[in-house]
Amino acid sequence: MSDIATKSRVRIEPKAQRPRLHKVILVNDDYTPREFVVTVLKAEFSLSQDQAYRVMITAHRRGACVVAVYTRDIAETKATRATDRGRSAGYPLLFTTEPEE
Ligand code: TYC
Repeated sequence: MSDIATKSRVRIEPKAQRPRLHKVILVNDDYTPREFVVTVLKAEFSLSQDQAYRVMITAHRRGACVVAVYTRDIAETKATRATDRGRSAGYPLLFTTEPEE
């Protein structure tokens, strides 16, 4: 056995933090037609007809429904674009965002 001291050269890297994800939430209202909500969900969030209908009807029944989760910038951009589509058509359709725990 040699007496040469060996030194560990393994560098301890700080763990890269995964970016916190943000939920996009669809909020119910009494005026936006169901079919319009489904159309917006399909166009902005790439949901299938079936997925979009389920999200819409859940928001309709419970007051709100999580549509999807993204990094903060993408969640905010999608929520704004989807809300703007409703506004352009004269509806109070609202999408909000909130960080995941
Ligand atoms: N409540 C609306 C209606 O009865 C439909 C609707 C569903 C609107 C979900 C918004 O986020 C919403 N026409």
